Amino acid sequence: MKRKVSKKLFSEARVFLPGGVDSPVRAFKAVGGSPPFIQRGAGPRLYDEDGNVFLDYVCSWGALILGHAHPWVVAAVQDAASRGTSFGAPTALETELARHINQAMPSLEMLRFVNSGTEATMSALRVARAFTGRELVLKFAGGYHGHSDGLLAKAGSGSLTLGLPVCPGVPLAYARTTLVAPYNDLAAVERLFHKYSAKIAAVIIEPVAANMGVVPPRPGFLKGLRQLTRKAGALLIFDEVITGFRVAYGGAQALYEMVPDITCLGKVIGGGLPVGAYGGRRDIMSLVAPMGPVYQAGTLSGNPLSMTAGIQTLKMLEEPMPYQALEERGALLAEGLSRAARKAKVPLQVSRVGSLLTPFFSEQPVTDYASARRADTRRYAAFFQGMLSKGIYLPPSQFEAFFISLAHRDEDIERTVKAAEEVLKGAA
Ligand code: KE4
Repeated sequence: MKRKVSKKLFSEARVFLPGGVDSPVRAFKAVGGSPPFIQRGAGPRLYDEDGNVFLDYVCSWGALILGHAHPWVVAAVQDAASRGTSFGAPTALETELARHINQAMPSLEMLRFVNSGTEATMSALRVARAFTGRELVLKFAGGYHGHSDGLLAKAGSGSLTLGLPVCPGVPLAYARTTLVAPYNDLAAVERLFHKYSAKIAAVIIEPVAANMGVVPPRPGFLKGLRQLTRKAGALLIFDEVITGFRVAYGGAQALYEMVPDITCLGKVIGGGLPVGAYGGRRDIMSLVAPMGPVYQAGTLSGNPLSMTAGIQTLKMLEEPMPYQALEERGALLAEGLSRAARKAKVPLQVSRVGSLLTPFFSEQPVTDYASARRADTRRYAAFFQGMLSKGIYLPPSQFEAFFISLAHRDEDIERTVKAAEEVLKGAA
């Protein structure tokens, strides 16, 4: 695989950009080597600056559920751009996309568009604190909700202590407003509510965890959280930045028949352009300025290009067929990877919900962050590099999710499985 141009571009990028990238995972630190610099995408494929072609299972971290450069999305965005890219003033497009989201997820009675998932979750927590008059927030180990200070917190020394910063620069005071429990452990959440009940403003959760690798909720876990939060007067926030319009048209809340108080969205609703949204019960969202006193703003929030790409994308997802196709392709890939690992006698746990999946190089099933961390990251890195050399671009970390788009055909999945058989054969 030719890499000369990308390597040169990477060294040039490192002069100006920390690590040569604008988001850490892209630098390939977890898998080694230097990243291909992408020239263009089309359908399920990426084309890099050295002329290599890759079958893409990152799909802009889930945003491109239709695949790269879908002609209808590109044409609609080009048309919108010809009328101006941003006005800093209301447009009908924002209401149109909000209507699509509300029809798919009725729990979002009102919502606010922002420009990233980080902004969505950060703002959701502010509204939750304002609505309840409480300060603490409970998240789950291995859950990622963007990089706002309070959410960059890890579990303290004891399981009942306040959070600690995950990195320098996060004030201890901010991290200490965050409680951390193991995912899928309702008893741990109950203990934290027992100790801090009257102070907990909200629980924020990825209803299908995807940032420790894919970890589905155990049966009863989400319903248990709903009961606990309702009883304690805390809000339940679903971070559906990844799962929204991914695991079902109505997201994980439809799949698991849940009604959260606030939902955060991103990725798919922008069709690959910068977007985020937070929304929920009208009595909660009515606190957001200028309707209420909770301030939150954004120069490019609701901009016509992101709105247009989002509307086009959701229009193409509205009927059940796309999700049947995504489910079938997800199952085809998961079964193929498991079969390849069995043949090669390599321990592999493939964790999947629909077209979202992670192959963990582990003997044991993965149900939370602690078990995810027991996966063999060296083996994953070797698998990643072997697949990359065969033209398959996987997420460059064991603790991320594979995303399948509607542009992936069965023959693409079959080619991926064949490549995995060859790579795993040498990995036993
Ligand atoms: P952004 O601020 O990156 O748009 O969204 C933050 C976010 C919030 N909530 C969930 C569940 C998320 O997965 C994310 C961001 N996802 C990562 C992928 N694991 C984005 C990739 C990256 O950080 O470069």
